[in-house]
Amino acid sequence: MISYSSLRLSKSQIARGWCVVRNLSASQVHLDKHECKVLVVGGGAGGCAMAAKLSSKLGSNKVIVLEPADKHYYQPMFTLIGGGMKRLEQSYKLMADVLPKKAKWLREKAVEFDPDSNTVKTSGGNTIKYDMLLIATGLQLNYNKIPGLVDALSVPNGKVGSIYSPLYVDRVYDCLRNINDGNAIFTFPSSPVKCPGAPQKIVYISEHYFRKMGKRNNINVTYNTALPVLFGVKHYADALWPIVKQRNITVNTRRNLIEVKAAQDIAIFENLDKPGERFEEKYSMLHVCPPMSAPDELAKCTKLVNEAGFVDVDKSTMQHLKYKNVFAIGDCSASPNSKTAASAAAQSPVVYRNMIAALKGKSLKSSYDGYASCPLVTGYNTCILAEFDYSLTPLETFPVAQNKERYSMFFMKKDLMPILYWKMMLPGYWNGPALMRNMLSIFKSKQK
Ligand code: UQ1
Repeated sequence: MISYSSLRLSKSQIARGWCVVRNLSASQVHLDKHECKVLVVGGGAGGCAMAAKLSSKLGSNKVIVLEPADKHYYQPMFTLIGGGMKRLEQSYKLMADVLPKKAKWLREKAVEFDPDSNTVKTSGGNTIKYDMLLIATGLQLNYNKIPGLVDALSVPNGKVGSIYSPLYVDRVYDCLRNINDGNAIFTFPSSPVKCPGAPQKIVYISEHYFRKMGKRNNINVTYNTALPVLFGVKHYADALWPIVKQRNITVNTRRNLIEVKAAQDIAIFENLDKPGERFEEKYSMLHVCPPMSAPDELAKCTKLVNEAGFVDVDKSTMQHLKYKNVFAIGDCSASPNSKTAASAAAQSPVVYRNMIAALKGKSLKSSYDGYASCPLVTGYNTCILAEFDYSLTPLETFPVAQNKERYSMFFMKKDLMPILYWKMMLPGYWNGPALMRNMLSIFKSKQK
């Protein structure tokens, strides 16, 4: 279990949320030569899977992974931990045990990118020279951007929690257990986020929890989202609206959390459509999805990123638009897909084939269609499995109506996906469900 005291974190470190855990660095390898064929920056879902694929192809010690964290979290489990369905201890493995043995792991952080000289500087003062660079840093959680939030998340037995950080996720289940009446308020920020479905999954789980505990009638459940819609894909939004209505969940769109006053249990929101209009809402529990951004160290390298700070890649090939020996995978990329582990999985064979082609000086043939998937958990035994591509049209794997709440999808999310992730994705064998979708498509045509 992670506790602030055991980590000895400063306030500003706590403000960085789970990135803090990733920052406890100590060199894992001493590089004899600060050079490699491929440098992978980040050992999250995308970085780890790609390091496995690339090091298996290129051989030992050709790939360096730069990653400061000692633990690798299976983040898709965090919503279930917030609902008390899993424990935090079940969500991680040691980084040393998930990174491929054929790659060198440097347990440091990338602090400066120089794509003109093909080098990256590290927090330990190393400079690494690469032939090819894969940027897989993921996102940074900016809890500190909301005044009062970090303090609210530090109050012992407080009323504020967040499933996005291992530091704060256990608080969510504590909040669910402690609340007896009043307002349960849930937020979605005004920034790109990873797993955009998660902030509402925890709403559904909480609402179900309150019903199970017989306290639902005393609690108002409100979801305040900065987005103009409940879900970006109409096919699934049309299925979700009746659920929120039937379960008496209030949804306010274009409402953005701007301050938390923990001493008074007040959350302050702004109306994004009417500048200056503010709402003060008293809460008995508050669930916050923090604003996010590309990590500062990456965002400051303007040669590599777009205005929003994300790596400026071609959305099909995942190759950098200017630096042809630079690729990106996962949440740090500017490709306009939903940021989920499933997207990184679907990107991984494309990035792999294209990087190998680029290494050989060949043209890039593989292209990513924007596939993303979001298992929208709607309670303690149901889930809608949303799957879609860049065009925001459904791209579904199974020959069933996936816009319906199903136990089978819940079981897949809760019990099968972790196995798929640890045993298939991280070792580099899982390329997303495209193959499965093609095989199952024979049943779909029969159905019609
Ligand atoms: C998926 O590929 C993936 O990444 C490993 C997830 O994250 C854990 C998912 O939640 C889902 C649903 C997929 C897609 C897989 C199938 C079988 C539809």
